[in-house]
Amino acid sequence: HAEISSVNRGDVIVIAFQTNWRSVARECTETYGPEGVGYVQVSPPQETITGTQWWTSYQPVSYKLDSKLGTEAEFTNMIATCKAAGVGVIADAVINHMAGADRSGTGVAGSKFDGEGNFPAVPYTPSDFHDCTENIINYSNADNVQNCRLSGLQDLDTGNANVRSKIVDYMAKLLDLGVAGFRVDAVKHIAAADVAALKSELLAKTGLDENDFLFEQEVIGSTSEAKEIQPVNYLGTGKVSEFNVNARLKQAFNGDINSATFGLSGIGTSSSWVPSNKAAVWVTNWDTERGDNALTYKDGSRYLLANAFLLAYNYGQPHVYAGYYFNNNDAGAPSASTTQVPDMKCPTDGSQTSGTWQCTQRWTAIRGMIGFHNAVAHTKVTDWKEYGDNVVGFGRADKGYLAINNSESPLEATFTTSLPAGTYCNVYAVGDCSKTVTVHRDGTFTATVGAGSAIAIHVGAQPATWTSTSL
Ligand code: AAO
Repeated sequence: HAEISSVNRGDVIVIAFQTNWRSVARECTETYGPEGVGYVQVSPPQETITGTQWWTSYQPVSYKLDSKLGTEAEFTNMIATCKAAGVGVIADAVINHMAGADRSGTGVAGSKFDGEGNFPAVPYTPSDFHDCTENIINYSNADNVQNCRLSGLQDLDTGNANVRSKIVDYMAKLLDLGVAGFRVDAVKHIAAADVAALKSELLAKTGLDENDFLFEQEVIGSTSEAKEIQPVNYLGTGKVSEFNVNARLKQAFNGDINSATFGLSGIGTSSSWVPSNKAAVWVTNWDTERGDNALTYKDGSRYLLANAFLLAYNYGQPHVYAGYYFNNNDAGAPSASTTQVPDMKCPTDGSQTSGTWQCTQRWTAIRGMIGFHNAVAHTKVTDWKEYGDNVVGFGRADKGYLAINNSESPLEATFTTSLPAGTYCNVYAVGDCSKTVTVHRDGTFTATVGAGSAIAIHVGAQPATWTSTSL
């Protein structure tokens, strides 16, 4: 593993949506580790309702680590394999609710449950749930959002000490098994005071410090909603999702990336956004991929360019999303049965056939940009300049430079960088350093950026020192 440990590892998170534990373990060894991914965020590991749809993952039946994605033994093995490859596993913790009130029967691991608040395998009884049995209808009312049911899901009373202790036991067990942290689901539906209590009880139980693991909270901010449910209320307990990023990236790349109002230069600059060191960001996640507020694989080159931008820029902790191609929003992972998701197979032909995996972590430009992100860590954005309609270039001090052409025609230009003179691999275009650009002593290079393409160069990828792990 000498090669692997020499990689400049950083904070990039790959979201391995609906990927089973065996496949995540394999990717840790084959791709995430070698390319310098810091963490892999996996789908919820606890027992859920059965069903082919992906969203069964978000309907817990018990906290047994036995799900469509694998057994506890496979989960534990994945953590060890990923750790050996230098990659931390982040578990998606569904703690706001249990299964829908419209469901009852037996979960994936055989635990009984019903729509009346009975989950004997935890155990939870009806008194562990909020009294409100209506679905959330009014996001301008915090009480409605936090005490009623999100999409009909039975809403746990996290103000109740018994409920908190069950959740804390579950999260403590995951930490004990070696997870590097959590993505906490539906946090705006849990009162900020309850999240704070949960977290401090978790720290007390495990004896860990709050910097020992990631705590990323899903809170979709919206100025039209109640003030108690906004991201700002949760900054004290950890990182918070910033969904303005995916929305802005879509506006920018679907229009002019240099637009004063909707362009890339506005990303993260507003004081109403989550501060950079607390922000969890992505071009898309599984929810936005099925909605209207993000670019997805269906957007072709704009999707790839937006991912490159996010990995090259210095706002927030970037996530690279890896799911599967689909036509139906409910469709589960390729060949999923009601109780199991089979091993992930990565297409080698670049096709986007519905029912096949995306394997974004294997795309050349993504691998290259993860290397770029790690190489430019702790530098500022420099040399920002528009080189034409829908063309922008910027650097990260003397470590890297990205030129993005989001227009429909190629553009030749002389780009000004702060890089040392030399020849650099274009890591956006190729994975073998077969395409290079030469930076002159004055920091400039002259090159043609293809339509809907980019040139990405950094000090970690030069022909002289190039190895396959540089990219
Ligand atoms: C399924 C079935 C339901 C059935 C239920 C129970 O689909 O018909 O009733 O089972 O049997 C996922 C699926 C659900 C699924 C659920 C359970 O998406 O369809 O229900 O599993 O199986 C809100 C929450 C946010 C949540 C999001 C989906 O705040 O936490 O809804 N995301 C997470 C997960 C998600 C999961 C759950 C939570 C549940 O990532 O995959 O659900 O565990 C506004 C609000 C947001 C709100 C959205 C959507 O957002 O602000 O808080 O998210 O609306 O309702 C602009 C605005 C923004 C707005 C957005 C809407 O960006 O600025 O404010 O547009 O697109």
